[in-house]
Amino acid sequence: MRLLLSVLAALLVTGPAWAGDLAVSLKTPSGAPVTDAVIVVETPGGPPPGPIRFPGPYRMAQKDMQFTPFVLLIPVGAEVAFPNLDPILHHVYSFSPAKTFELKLYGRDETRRVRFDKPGIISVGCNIHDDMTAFIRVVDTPYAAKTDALGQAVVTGLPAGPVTVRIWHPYLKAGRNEVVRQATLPATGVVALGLVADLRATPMKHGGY
Ligand SMILES: [Cu+2]
Repeated sequence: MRLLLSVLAALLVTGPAWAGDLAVSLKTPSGAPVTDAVIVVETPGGPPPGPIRFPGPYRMAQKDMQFTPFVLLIPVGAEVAFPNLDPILHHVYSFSPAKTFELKLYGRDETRRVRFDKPGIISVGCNIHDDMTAFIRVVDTPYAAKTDALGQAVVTGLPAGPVTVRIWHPYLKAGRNEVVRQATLPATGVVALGLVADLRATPMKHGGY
C-alpha cells in the first residue's frame, strides 16, 4: 500500500498523467493534405511558464530561388538563420510590424541572422526575386505546432478542460487567414480534430496549393 501511494504521489507531482494531446489533421476540400498550417491552442490558464522550444532548426534557407521552409514556427526571442544556398545573390527583407528587417545582398553559403522579439506573423520576401515568399510565425506559447507533409500536427502537454484551437495558414480562405474551433481535452489521452481547409489559389511552387 505504501508503494502504491508513493506511485500515485509521483504521478501527481510529475504531471504528464494530467496532460492531454491534441492531434489536428488538415485537408483541402479535394482531400489533399495541408502542410505549413500553424496550430495554436489557447487554454483558460494561459501558457505555462518556462522556455519554449520547437523542433528546430530555426532556419529559413534560400534554395532554388525559394525560401525553405515556406512557413517557420518559432518561439518569441528565437534567432533565425537565413543561409543562402543558391549560386546567386538574395536580398531578404520584411516590412511586417512584428519584425521589420533587411539583409542586404549576400551570396552563396553566406548566412545572416535575425532575432524575433515579438509574437506575430512576419511576411518575408526577396528584393531581387518578387516570387520568393515565406512566413515566420512567432508565438509566445509552447502550445503550438505546424502541420507536416501529411497535414498533421500534434500539440502536446495540454491541461484538461476546454481549449480554443486557432488554425492559421497564409493562404487560408478565412478572416485573418485563420479558423477557430473549440475542443475539450480529457485528463489523459489524445483528442483528434479533423478539418477541411479551403485555400486560395496560389502558384504551384509551394507544394501544389
Ligand atoms: Cu532572391
